[in-house]
Amino acid sequence: MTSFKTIEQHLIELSSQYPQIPGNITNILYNISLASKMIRKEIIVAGLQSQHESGTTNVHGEHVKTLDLTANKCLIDILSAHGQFSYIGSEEEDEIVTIESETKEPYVIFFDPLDGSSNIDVNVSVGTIFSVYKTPEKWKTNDLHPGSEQLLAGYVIYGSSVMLVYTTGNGVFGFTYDPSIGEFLLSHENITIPDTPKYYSINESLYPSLSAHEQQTLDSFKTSEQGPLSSRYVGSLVADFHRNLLKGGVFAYPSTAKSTEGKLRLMYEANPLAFICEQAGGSASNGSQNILEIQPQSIHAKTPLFIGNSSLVNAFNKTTKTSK
Ligand code: P6P
Repeated sequence: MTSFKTIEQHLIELSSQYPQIPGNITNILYNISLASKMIRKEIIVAGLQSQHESGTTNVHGEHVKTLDLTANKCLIDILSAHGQFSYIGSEEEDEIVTIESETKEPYVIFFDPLDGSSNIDVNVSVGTIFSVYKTPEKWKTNDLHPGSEQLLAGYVIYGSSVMLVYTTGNGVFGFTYDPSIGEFLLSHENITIPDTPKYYSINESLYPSLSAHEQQTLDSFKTSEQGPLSSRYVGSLVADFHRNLLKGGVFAYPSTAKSTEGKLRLMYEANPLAFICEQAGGSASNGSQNILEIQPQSIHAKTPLFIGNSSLVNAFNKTTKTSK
């Protein structure tokens, strides 16, 4: 008999092993899982909606899908009502949202409500990515802290099945959603990235704009030097990361002429995935610095991202000899 363990049951057990896990993490994860069930409900019938484009663009100048806004509103409504957050940062909100409350709530959350949403109309997996910090006493807007100070990080992948993967710094755990009972059940205990990587994930069209060092590293993945590895690139960060986490591999989105700071966002994409990856035995860098040590300059700051097996991330890391 499979031992069915819900997120709450799992956290009760984990908190008895690690008393330092704040009690209200259960409440936060419960509310994120509740929002993800509501987001899933919209995603699985997106093909029946005629209007996928919202007709608006976000702070990054990207076209916003209707589902981006739906997911964003769903998360803000639920987390501001029940999530014990004083502040919410979202890819879809230009500024940090201050949650009015009599008491100063202890947490701030950053999230990408629906990463990869451009893939929805072609039925490719998409995801919600989240990152939680303790609220500093004197929080000033854009008082941002490095990813090493995250208390909780995770993602929900809406794919062939819906999974919630999280860490509080005491291992990585995955829960698979069973729609017949409406519960996320523990399916992946103590996820660790396999020692032997299988994949590399990069948009190969970027090759001409990579540095010589990055090109050499990429070439090495195709030969016995570091491989040969198989190329897998979905173009949806959560899907590419999740596959490499479970099977072994590296995801790379370097800075390019078009995206000189990289394309992916530090606060609500790179940091939470880097926390998970390190907890699973891998690593994440911007090509020269551990992602979790970067001091964020703004809520929507971008970063180059190399994340997965440490051996492959280190291969991408610049050495003093090479230059862009
Ligand atoms: P490109 C999706 O738009 C996204 O933000 C990530 O989910 C994904 O990894 C990346 O962009 C894909 O970018 O330039 O390869 O299409």
